[in-house]
Amino acid sequence: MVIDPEALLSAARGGNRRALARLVTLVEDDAAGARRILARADQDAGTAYVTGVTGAPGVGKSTLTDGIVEQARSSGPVAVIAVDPSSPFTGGAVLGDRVRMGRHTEADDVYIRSMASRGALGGVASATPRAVELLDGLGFREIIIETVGVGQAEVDVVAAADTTVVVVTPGWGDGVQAAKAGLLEVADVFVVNKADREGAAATVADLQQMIALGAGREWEPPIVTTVARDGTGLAELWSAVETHRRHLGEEGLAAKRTMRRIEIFERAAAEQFAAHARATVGAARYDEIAADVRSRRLDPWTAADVLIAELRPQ
Ligand SMILES: Nc1nc2c(ncn2[C@@H]2O[C@H](COP(=O)(O)OP(=O)(O)OP(=O)(O)O)[C@@H](O)[C@H]2O)c(=O)[nH]1
Ligand SMILES: [Mg+2]
Repeated sequence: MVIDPEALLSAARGGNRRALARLVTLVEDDAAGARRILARADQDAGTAYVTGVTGAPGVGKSTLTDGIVEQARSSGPVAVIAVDPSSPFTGGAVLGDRVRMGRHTEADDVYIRSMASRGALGGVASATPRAVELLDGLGFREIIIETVGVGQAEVDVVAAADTTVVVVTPGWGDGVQAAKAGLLEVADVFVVNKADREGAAATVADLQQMIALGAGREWEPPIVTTVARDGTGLAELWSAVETHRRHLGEEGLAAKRTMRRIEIFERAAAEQFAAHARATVGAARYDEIAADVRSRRLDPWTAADVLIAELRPQ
């Protein structure tokens, strides 16, 4: 199929939702033509503000995101990328009652997209930044990424955001120490959601103690208490995100964007190199080398050297 990126991009810019969905799918799948689309979108990208929302399954991330969308809309068009945990462990349906953000689907200035963390080429770590780049180039001023903080790739994706919101619920204090430390590392803002339940104050105290251990850091993550289901604390949450945004300032923001851009380049270089190598030595030979790695006949590093050696003209 012939894809005219210009036509799709201008249709999407003009508010054509089907064109927009088509573009995101192409970019997510890294389909033929995706690179041309991204290269074109890149010319207009670089100004979106990216907020990441992460936390354990069912803590209320989608409900909170829905509320954040409402707050963020005043700054311009908002896009949400909800990475669905379609891992074999959760099957994508941890909870029967998980919230699908449906409230805004009819609005012109809000675009909500679910993305499977399984299936996308290169996984969520590679597909999400591509989608962010595209939506940024299409004029979405605010981009919110929701991921379940279970896998490292999912955490990495939101950690690359301008502001990372980590959501916990009462009782979190009983959790595994290492998991807690990992989330503390990436959090710019903490949310204790489901504060209508018992133990919220204890969880806040627990967080305060952990944050104090990391005292002296340039930015101390604030703790916001919310009841996402009825909207309590959502304005405070958005205000905390904006305070962090101001803290980053022009310089901090530019540094974050540069870091994301370089990461995209490095990933693209690795992926395009692998594709080039496969095409050059032939799929059969490439798979043979991969099979040697799988069977432990070759270590991965020597295998990569073997591949490079075979690319050189004999
Ligand atoms: N009691 C209470 N329930 C809440 C609150 N916020 C969300 N919930 C409920 O918790 C359940 C899960 O909410 P979601 O927003 O889907 O949580 P999630 O973190 O996005 O879930 P996954 O994406 O499946 O990991 C839903 O039944 C919500 O209605 C809250 O503040 N208090
Ligand atoms: Mg959710």
